[in-house]
Amino acid sequence: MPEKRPKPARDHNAGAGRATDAAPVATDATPAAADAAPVASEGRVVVVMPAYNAARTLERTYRDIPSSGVAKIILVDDVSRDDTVAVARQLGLDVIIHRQNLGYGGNQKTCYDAALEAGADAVVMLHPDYQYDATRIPALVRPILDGTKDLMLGSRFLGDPLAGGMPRWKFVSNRVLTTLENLAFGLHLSEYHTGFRAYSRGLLETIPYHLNSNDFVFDQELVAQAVATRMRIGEIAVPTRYFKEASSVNFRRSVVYGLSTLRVIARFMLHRLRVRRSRKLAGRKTTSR
Ligand SMILES: Nc1nc2c(ncn2[C@@H]2O[C@H](COP(=O)(O)OP(=O)(O)O)[C@@H](O)[C@H]2O)c(=O)[nH]1
Ligand SMILES: [Mg+2]
Repeated sequence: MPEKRPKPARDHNAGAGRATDAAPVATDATPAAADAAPVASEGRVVVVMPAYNAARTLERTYRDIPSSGVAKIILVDDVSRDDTVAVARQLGLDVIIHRQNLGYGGNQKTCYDAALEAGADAVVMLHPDYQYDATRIPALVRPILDGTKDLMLGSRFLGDPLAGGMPRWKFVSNRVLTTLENLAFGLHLSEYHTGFRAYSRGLLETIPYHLNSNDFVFDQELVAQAVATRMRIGEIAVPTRYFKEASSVNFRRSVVYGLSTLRVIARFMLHRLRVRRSRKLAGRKTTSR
């Protein structure tokens, strides 16, 4: 349930734009308040939260989102079995409710559709589980608003994730997958598996993310698509916290995720080497970048 702290005056969710009735979702957007978008001069930032059973952590996550520079916060609920929707409504978020559980990737498809429809220039994806330090949002979106990057990753590995409580087996598997992805993508990133990212509007309009998996590997497919369509990718450090509610993915699901990531790498290589073209990696339209 929400904490008792008084709610500060926020200017989120002001202005036009809300998700409408794309199946399989029902919408519950906050009534639009005053029309002023606080960051109109430098770009409209929309934060999206793919939520599943986030009632116990949502308010803490929300409180850390800077109120200036964020025009709208959208939460997509994937049929949570707890009070996520009630808490989100109480906080005044734009809430979109899936009619059936689609999974983490399916949830993000709805998030990005809604953010684009809300007129976002930059979209921040933030897990509502209070794992990532949301006060870092301005630093994360800055390169996107500047027009110097299309994808920004909030990296746990630029700091000390073990000190933050990351289990050692997650640390090791992240290192292995990240090394392989760096080799395949020709990049030098510190990690690819973070739940704190930002995208440019151009990236989301170019990449056919609807073709991606509805499961956790969605995030890895999206990075492969960004590389294949020559998007500019950057990263900043983000402190993370590990506690019970912040980590529900168990060992078995992580193994499936790891194997799926290896498949994404293999498909990317085949596409790059022109052995087998992938529609997912081709982009919706040609980009000049
Ligand atoms: N839509 C959806 N999201 C899920 C599901 N399981 C977990 N999530 C979300 O996926 C995100 C990552 O999961 P989490 O357990 O925090 O992973 P970890 O922190 O990497 O161990 C969280 O924001 C969860 O709310 C699911 O079945 N459906
Ligand atoms: Mg988590």
